[in-house]
Amino acid sequence: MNVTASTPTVFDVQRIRADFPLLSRSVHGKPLVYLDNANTSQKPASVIEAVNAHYRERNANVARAVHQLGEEATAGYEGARDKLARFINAPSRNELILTSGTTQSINLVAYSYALPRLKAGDAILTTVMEHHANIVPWQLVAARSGATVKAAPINERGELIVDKYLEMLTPEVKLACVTHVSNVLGTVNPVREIARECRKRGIALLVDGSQAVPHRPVDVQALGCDFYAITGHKMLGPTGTGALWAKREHLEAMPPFFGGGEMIREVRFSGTTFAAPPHKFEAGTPNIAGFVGLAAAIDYYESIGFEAIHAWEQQLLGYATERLREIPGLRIFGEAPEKEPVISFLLDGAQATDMATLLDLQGIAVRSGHHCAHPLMQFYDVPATLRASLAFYNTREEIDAFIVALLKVRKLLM
Ligand code: C6P
Repeated sequence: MNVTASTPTVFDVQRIRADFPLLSRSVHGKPLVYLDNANTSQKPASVIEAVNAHYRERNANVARAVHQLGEEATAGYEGARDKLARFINAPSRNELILTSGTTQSINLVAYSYALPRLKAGDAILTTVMEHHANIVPWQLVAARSGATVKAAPINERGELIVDKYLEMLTPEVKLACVTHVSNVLGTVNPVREIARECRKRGIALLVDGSQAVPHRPVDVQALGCDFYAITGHKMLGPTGTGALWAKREHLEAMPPFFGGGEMIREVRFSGTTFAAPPHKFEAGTPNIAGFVGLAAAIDYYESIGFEAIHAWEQQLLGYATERLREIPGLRIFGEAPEKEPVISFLLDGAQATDMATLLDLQGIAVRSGHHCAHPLMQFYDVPATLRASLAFYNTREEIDAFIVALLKVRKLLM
């Protein structure tokens, strides 16, 4: 997929925007231009209404009550599992653990899959471009087991050096990890190729899919990985929702991470037996309303289709990149040929946070900071960047407004 600023195809973005109530608000007296979608996406009315209707009409706990409300709540929650499984083409709904998000999903793999297997001298391979959620859990379990965490390098354009990654898949590596799409650079990593090489070496691969699922169709079977972690709130769903897809053989071998209600078969003081996956990993009352909302989010994506979404987002990415490149002294971080619509940048002589604050006063919401990717900031030798991250409900006019605001800020700070 090339990043070009071609003529826009017909995509009724105004009709789509009308589905997102928050997009019509103003901020500091200016129309909101929301370009912080990699942080969290906005929600269509159908998602908000699904959550609302759950609490108004069907609120009850799941998998416990035989009464009508309990059955309806369970159907809503389990229905979300079915939809998510289809959404990422999981071979079975029972391979999908519903979690609070990618962070919980990765920690589940760290403590339940990795820790019991790791011993001194073993290693976990990750990359320099990861979010802390795909670094710190590995450091924690490495510290407990005497294993080490290795990080595969990237180049200046923000691409993973794949040959180096594969070279680092040495026999002591017990788990390999990689983000599907970088939250800072937008780089799309060649997950299929990496998975194929991991399989040849008998090494399990975990993919952080947080920034991929909002933008592209994901097929975990075609990717060929072992674990795929996602977050619901970046893909139009409520906060506190997400999932871990894992191959059945791993889930069956993994001990539970959290203990409590709903994850057991029988509890005795002489020993407890556990439910089969996925419930073995879902102790306690889950975020039922959140998953009902996430199911509505998937319906929304499917009503538009990823082909149209991807085409529009790529046009926006190309246009925004081109406009930003016209600004003297502006440096873009992340120039891989295949990118999702995330642009990190800095202006010579200006602090990222000052710029984000001044942009906010003009109604433009972008993120500034390290984006939970310290090692990546260390690689580029910068403390922070500004990041504009786009969604399919953004428009070319919003990008124009962003550029006008940026030029004003530049003038003020120079
Ligand atoms: N990134 C951002 O970039 P949670 O908080 O569990 O929903 O997602 C964590 C996470 C994991 N991996 C990647 C690649 C991510 O981008 C994120 C979240 C946000 O603005 C917040 S740091």
